[in-house]
Amino acid sequence: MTDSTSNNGKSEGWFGSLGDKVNAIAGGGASSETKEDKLDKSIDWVQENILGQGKQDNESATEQFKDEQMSDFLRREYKNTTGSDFFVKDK
Ligand SMILES: [Ca+2]
Ligand SMILES: [Ca+2]
Repeated sequence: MTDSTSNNGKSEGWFGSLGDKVNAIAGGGASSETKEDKLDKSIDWVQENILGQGKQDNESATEQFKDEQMSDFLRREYKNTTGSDFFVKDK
């Protein structure tokens, strides 16, 4: 009766898996999560358990970039405040 939207989600199967691959190349996905350092993982933990942003074990490249930005920021702030390097090494 009204206009059909039956096309929606039709190509999600192959596009979804292609998207995952592109994501991994761009630095996202579950395999990249394992490359994050302890501080990035702490940020993920806070995002998941305190901010309630859901599972952080398979993020997009954009989200992982944000994790990295946040950990870099924390490291800079820590060094500015204490004058010494953060106790968790950057990867
Ligand atoms: Ca995250
Ligand atoms: Ca992450």
